[in-house]
Amino acid sequence: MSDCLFCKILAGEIPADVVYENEHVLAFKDIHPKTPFHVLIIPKKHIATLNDLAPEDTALAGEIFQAAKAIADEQGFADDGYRVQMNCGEGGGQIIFHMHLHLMAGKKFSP
Ligand code: D5M
Repeated sequence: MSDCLFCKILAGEIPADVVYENEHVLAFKDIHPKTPFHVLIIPKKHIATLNDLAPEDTALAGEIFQAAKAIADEQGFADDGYRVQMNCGEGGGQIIFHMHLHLMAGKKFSP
């Protein structure tokens, strides 16, 4: 989508600090990190919110979680643990309407 910030990152029109990429997903550092390590994992296909995830996107959704696991492992957070979070819609705190998974690590989270 031409007016989507994350699609512009995918197109290389806006810079991003990329930490992981494969044919399905891209992951880059959050510009306003809430934890010492905070990245966003996005599908390369434009899907606005989790509400827009179609049945045919099921494998793609799995790719997002596989990427989270791979990044956590690569960055050395797998053993200590980490947090993943997805905000859906304005009420869910979503501000960028290209579905994304937050991966946060580098601190101890409370339950
Ligand atoms: O989270 C959207 C997140 O996107 C929020 O934590 C800031 C981040 N953000 C916004 N613009 C950029 C750019 N240009 N690069 C990296 N990160 C960015 P949400 O779940 O929608 O509330």
